[in-house]
Amino acid sequence: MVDVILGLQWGDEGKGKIVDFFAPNYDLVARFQGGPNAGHTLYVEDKKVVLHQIPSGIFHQNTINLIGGGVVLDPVTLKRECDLVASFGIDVRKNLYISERTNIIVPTHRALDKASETSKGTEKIGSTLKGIGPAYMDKTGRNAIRVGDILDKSFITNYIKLRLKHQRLLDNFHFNEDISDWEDEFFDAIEFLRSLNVVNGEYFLNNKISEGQKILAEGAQGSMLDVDFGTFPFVTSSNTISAGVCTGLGVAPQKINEVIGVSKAYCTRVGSGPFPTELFDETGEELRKIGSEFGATTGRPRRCGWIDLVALQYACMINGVTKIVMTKADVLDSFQELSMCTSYLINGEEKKEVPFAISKVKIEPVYKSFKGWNTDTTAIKESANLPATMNEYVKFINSFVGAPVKYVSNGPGREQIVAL
Ligand code: 2SA
Ligand code: MG
Repeated sequence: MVDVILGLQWGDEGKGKIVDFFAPNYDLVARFQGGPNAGHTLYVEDKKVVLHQIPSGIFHQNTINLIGGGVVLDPVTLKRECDLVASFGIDVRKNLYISERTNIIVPTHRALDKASETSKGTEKIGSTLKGIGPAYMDKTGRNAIRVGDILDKSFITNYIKLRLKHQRLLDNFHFNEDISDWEDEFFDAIEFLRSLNVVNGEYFLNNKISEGQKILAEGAQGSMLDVDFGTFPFVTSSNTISAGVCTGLGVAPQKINEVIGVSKAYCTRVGSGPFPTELFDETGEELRKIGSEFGATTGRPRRCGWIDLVALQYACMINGVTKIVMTKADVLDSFQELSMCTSYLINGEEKKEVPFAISKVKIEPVYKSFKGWNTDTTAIKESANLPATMNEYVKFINSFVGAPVKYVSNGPGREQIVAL
């Protein structure tokens, strides 16, 4: 069976820590979408580690990690990350596998991402500039080079063809940065990639399932950034929702068991686009400060606001969430009063649904206030010791979104998680 852990907001819900926490219960952790735009933060031997490409199960000696076909892979980032992981004594040749179907991000994808964002001016998406959009365009446009292709003699010819195609587009954008350094690094990294375990991902995984092994699919970004169901066009270019597990790994829907959704106790977003509960005042500033809300990949300050239950209910519905993990609850420890958004006022009408035109209409969030717990919760280990006010906060979420919060994370450490 396959369980899924994914983000229910706009990314940065703390999925890395949660996957790392649950990883010992699984034989294999697989990434099914996204690429180096992800930034999954873990603490290993008290050192902060940010993973972009490698699944977050890598630090567990007995866990196999698979980069699935739905991922877009930047060989340069991968190589760098493998070096980092190796510095902790982990042998990637033993427990990292990559699907032949994984699409490769080439240097011109990164250039195209930058050129496209620049051309959009104030309407830019706020892309991480890792080449994600252009790489997925080449996949759906049927031009991409996949990991299985680098083992083939035609690789160089195909690479040059693709590069020429991109060059024409870049000329249209008047993009004329020299990317030859990127290319040197890229070919180095391709050589390295050839030395890793490249497998037929769907057979690899389904065989493991048949053997009764337990699989965890690790989502990147968040449900509200899904290319189909997110706040389009301010989204990423992949299916971040549970359905993406089927297409990204070649897993049948009946094989999916638990869908564990991760949500912060409040809400953040990095990059542009609609964020109904964003706070522009001191409270927003305080959330950013206390929660250290800066992008794990780009260092950009994250936009902060109260939890949006309308969006959260939507995400639970689309994903079929069976359990919620509420992260960064401790960030709210010092607040006297908390708010949750329970509906949207759009043109004077109260709505409980995420509208199609979310990036075009003006949304005024309607809030319900809650008393803050106002205690340091970071050392609490047992649910019985959680403040009653926090239990009320959680209970309200459960009933509103129709899925239960089963864990509360109360700090960045592995041991800071309370089962309810
Ligand atoms: P892209 O790069 O084309 O996928 O960007 C499109 C939008 O998706 C957002 N996006 C993200 N949002 C939150 N976290 C992400 N990962 C990094 C992190 C981000 C960082 O974990 O902190 O470090 O800045 C992520 N990746 C993509 C992005 O902001 C665009 O709005
Ligand atoms: Mg992140």
